[in-house]
Amino acid sequence: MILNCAISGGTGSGMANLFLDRIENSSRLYKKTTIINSIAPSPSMANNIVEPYNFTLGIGGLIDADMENKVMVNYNNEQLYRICGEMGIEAPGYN
Ligand SMILES: Nc1nc2c(ncn2[C@@H]2O[C@H](COP(=O)(O)OP(=O)(O)OP(=O)(O)O)[C@@H](O)[C@H]2O)c(=O)[nH]1
Ligand SMILES: [Mg+2]
Repeated sequence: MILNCAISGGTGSGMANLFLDRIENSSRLYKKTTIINSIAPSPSMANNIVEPYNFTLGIGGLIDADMENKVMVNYNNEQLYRICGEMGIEAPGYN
């Protein structure tokens, strides 16, 4: 299973934690790998001022989720923004 979540969003952090809470210890995940991709907030890309709070409060639930085989990859949006700049992409977006 792959879970992609904007963990610094209000909906993103809440839904990701609710979802993991509901499915952890599920027999459906027996011998399966769960990959969680999350995004750390960036001052250059942030949509609102509370993103660091959402991230700090939300990431713990992803770390604590009790799954058979869990892989967590957390992307740093500030670095993604910088890399886009170096590649000549002036206004990176994700829509
Ligand atoms: N690089 C990248 N960043 C993303 C992507 N989706 C969301 N983000 C970042 O994650 C943060 C939160 O995203 P939002 O879309 O505002 O999350 P949300 O859960 O809808 O937040 P609320 O509207 O507050 O409920 C923002 O700073 C975005 O820049 C994506 O696909 N790629
Ligand atoms: Mg939103």
